Amino acid sequence: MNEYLVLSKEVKEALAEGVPVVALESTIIAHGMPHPQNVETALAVEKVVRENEAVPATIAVIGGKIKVGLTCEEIEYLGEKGPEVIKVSRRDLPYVVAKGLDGATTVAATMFIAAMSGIKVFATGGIGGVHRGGEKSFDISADLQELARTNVAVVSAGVKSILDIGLTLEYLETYGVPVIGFGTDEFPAFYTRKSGYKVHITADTPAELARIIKVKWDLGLKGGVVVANPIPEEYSLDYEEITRAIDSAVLEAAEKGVRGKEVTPYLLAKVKDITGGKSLEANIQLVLNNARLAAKLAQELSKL
Ligand code: PSU
Ligand code: MN
Repeated sequence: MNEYLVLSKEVKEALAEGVPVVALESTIIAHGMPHPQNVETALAVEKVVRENEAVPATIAVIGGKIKVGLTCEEIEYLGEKGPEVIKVSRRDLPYVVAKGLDGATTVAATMFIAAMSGIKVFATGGIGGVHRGGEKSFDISADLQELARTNVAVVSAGVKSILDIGLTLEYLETYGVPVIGFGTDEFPAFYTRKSGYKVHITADTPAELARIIKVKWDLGLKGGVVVANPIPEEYSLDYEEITRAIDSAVLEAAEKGVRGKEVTPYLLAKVKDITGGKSLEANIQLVLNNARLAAKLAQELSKL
């Protein structure tokens, strides 16, 4: 494995000593946010993880090496190159490594690499899911299959309504992925705390979350867990406004015939433009909030 995988010294030592580690993805840096907010956010997220006594491990492919624990310079490099960096999900990983290229890892690829490295907790903004019209287009993020098979707990603020939230939850149910609302019985919709869909489990403390996750894996139930952590009230956006922005972005993407891996980044950028950057501020705040919870969860898991 060492031929491909490079853990930073800090991450390697933390894992050897049982210090909690939180994995972080890089598609959000290169494709999810504009420069320079992407770099500022990635560094702020790492800081929040440290403040909560865990070690951050931002994951990406740099020059064909799968790196776990990027340096600040590497984060800046990815952030500056932005969409030029290949978006790497599970299927893209062999190619990017074989060719010695750079790659920004999605939730799916980051989960896979985290598990390979021995990291159990991962913080992000939102996971991918079943796109609207997915029953026809088959546009279903590889993140969902990864959650079905890879043992990593993913803390997110739910999924955006650029996706079909109902179908996404059905898919997760079919594949046996627990969806745990943190302090809520409603699945959050990223920018808003409400989506109109319930979660089937609620946990109110990081310790309670950790216990459920530990039991899952002790029982040999393979796969991940979605921890759905609602955006803090003070940063959440107006439901009507964000719904309008998303609806018009989805319509435009369909008209332009945007397909495949371009769909998610296209919609994210469009929604940001329509809301005049308000969605970006909410996005930044919810990622920080997720990093905080992930660090606490990693702490609790390390005690069990
Ligand atoms: N949702 C967001 N921001 C993001 C993504 C999703 O709100 O940056 C990124 C994540 O990296 C996620 C990926 O894993 O998009 C999903 O892409 P796709 O739908 O092509 O699988
Ligand atoms: Mn897709």
